[in-house]
Amino acid sequence: MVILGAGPAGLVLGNLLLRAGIDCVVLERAGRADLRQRHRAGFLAPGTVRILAHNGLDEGLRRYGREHGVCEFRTEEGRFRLDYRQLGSGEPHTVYPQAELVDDLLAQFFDAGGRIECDTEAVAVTDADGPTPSVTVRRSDGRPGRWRARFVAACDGRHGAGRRSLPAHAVRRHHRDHGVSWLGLLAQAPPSLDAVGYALHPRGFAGHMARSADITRYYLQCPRGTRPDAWDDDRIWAELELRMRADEFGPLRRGAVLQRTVVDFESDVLEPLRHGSLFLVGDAAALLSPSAAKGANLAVLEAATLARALTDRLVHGDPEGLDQYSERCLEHIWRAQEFSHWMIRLLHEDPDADGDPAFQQGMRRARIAALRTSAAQQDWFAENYVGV
Ligand code: RFL
Repeated sequence: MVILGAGPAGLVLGNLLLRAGIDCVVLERAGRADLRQRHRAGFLAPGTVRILAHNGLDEGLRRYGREHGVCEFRTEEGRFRLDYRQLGSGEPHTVYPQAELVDDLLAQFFDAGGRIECDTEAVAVTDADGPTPSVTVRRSDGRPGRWRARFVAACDGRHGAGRRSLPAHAVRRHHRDHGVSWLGLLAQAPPSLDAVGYALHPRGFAGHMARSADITRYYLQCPRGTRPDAWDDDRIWAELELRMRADEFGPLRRGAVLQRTVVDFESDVLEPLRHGSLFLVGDAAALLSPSAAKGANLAVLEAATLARALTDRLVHGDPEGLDQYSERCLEHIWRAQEFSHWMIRLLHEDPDADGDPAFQQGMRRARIAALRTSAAQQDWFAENYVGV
């Protein structure tokens, strides 16, 4: 088995296959040190935590992860809180940074005798519809190579070789550009509130998410085409304070901005998630905008689903799981896409909508009012917010 990519998807899959006694190698474009530097996701769904715990991959997150279960919405009409642990399925998130999770999964993979070829970029997957697909690679020193395997899992993200190698007739890509962009910030500062903060402001959205005792993630909606370094620290904090209404609801705890990333909100889904012996997993299968924090959670769920299906096929000779892999995962992916899309419309004005902006504002106010006042809407929100 060849796995492309050592992100959450590839490393969960690799760990579970090793536990089932299935031989695998992970090919990773980045160097080993770079893998530990990706500060992206932080909110793990209860289902993700259960998968990791069930497979003994949760030591770090059990020790250092923190439960989180409250969101605070701030608008021109005031603020309100939803304690989603008390709503819907009644479960919290676990806050555990993606970089730490990847670090844990790498350590466990090596402890179990796993093999990762770092600095090795997959260039193409060929013969995926035959009995022995192969992967051509280019190492960082320029040396080419080739790997053959019974199955290949593309866990190499949206720009990876897995997607590139799919023949146009085999897979359809459904795509949407939401026209919204966020400047994602990591600040060397303790959290400013004990909740995820979602602030709706005429100047655009601002968000607050705790990462650890001294690191906080903030988001600022920004115009399309904004360069990550276009705003200096002072401008960032002034804008965050304004949009989060710090005057009214309490100050933000400032600190150095360690990282700036611009995320253009795009979503896509590939269908089906299989071409012969090549399977798409995680961001390679579907891209979700980060508005609802679903991407890493789906990656773990899909990796676990594929690991079980491969074990059934390779250990017990049962092909059913592999045959159903795409359908099973797509159901979760579309649910997550729908909720992420709902969150985008809750938090931003729709840049595609034509006509009267006041009409849009009225619709958005109505969505917020429903969330503030309707118990049924709050249960629906909580269930979708923590679920994948
Ligand atoms: P990854 O993590 O991108 O890993 C892919 C790996 O493949 C390697 N690679 C290749 N290797 C070999 N050959 C090639 N040709 C290759 N091309 C690429 C890469 O170097 C990399 O190591 O994909 P994976 O495993 O599918 O995991 C997906 C998640 O990383 C992603 O969905 C999340 O980070 C999304 N996301 C969030 N998800 C959540 O569930 N909760 C969150 O709170 C959350 N916050 C976020 C996020 C994503 C963000 N950004 C940057 C888009 C916050 C942000 C700002």
